[in-house]
Amino acid sequence: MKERLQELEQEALNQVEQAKTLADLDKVRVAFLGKKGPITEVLRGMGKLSAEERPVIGELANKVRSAITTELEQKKAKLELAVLDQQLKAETIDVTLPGRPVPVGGPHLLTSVVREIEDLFIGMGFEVREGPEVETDYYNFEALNLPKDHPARDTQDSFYITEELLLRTQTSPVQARTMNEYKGNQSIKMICPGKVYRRDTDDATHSHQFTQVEGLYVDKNVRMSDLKGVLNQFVKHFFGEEREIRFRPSFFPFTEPSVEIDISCKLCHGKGCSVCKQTGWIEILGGGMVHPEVLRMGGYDPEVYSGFAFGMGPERIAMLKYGVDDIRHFYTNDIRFLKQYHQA
Ligand code: 2NM
Repeated sequence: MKERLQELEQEALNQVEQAKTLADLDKVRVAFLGKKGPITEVLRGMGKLSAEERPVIGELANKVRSAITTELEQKKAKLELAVLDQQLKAETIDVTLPGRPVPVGGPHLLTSVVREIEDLFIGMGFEVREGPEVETDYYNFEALNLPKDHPARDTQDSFYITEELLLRTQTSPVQARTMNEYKGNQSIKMICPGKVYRRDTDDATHSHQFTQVEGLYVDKNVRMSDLKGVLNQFVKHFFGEEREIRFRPSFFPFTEPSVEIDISCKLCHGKGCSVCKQTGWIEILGGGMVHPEVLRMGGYDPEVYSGFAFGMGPERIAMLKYGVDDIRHFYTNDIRFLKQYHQA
């Protein structure tokens, strides 16, 4: 029985030595130390031994078992380390690889155009003012010389919230508010950019929500020629030195006289083409001298003060400058459209 145990030890240590994986090793453990293994069997057969032999064999069996256990544990640690090593090797990261590109956004074309307009007018001494998009009937219409029965106030054309509140249909209420704030004894030189709303059906040239930039200059001795000078600067900056402007008589309730302002067509240099509808001129702005009633309601004495005002649509400006053929491109956010106008 002694020899049998020594043989078993030798055999077990051999197999441990040869085990290449943790699974192999576990098979060895079960085979030699398991409940049905040979060592357990030897211990079970001890009852048949003599009283002298029993403690000797018992001690030897325990020694053999602990020798195998120790060997198993050492080999297990070794194999685990090898597994870890391999894993680390397999998952090595090359820190010198270039990073994945992160897509970078940029301002929307309309945002860029509005900012450029703002910068230009700031350079001519105008301040930029903003106001509420939910406006009172008074500032949106009444203060701009559009009395209650005026056709432009048709509920069919505006988004009314209550009898007294609506989404502003233009940004000029900001100017009416400014006149009231300046209390009729200071000059005003301002532009107001922002969103406006009209009950239109969207198509290539109409949107129920669009942007406007309106300008106002109130002082003593402001004249129509001042308006022409300022807008001439604007057009030459935005569309090029070679562009001319032309004033055409028109009508707005808040200005008198009122004008529509055209720029000369770049494509045909005035000869006539499809962009300018054979006229050689393209309409881009409206304006005029602030109506005396509007000045008076704003707290300015029209006998002392005069002013010019104008309004433009950045969508239209951008469409003309960049050849955009549908106003809906500004609001449908097709990334292929937006991307073309990303500037660093
Ligand atoms: C336009 C055309 C003409 C305008 C008038 C005013 C105010 F408040 F001063 F009376 N703001 N904007 C105006 C005048 C706007 O847009 C086509």
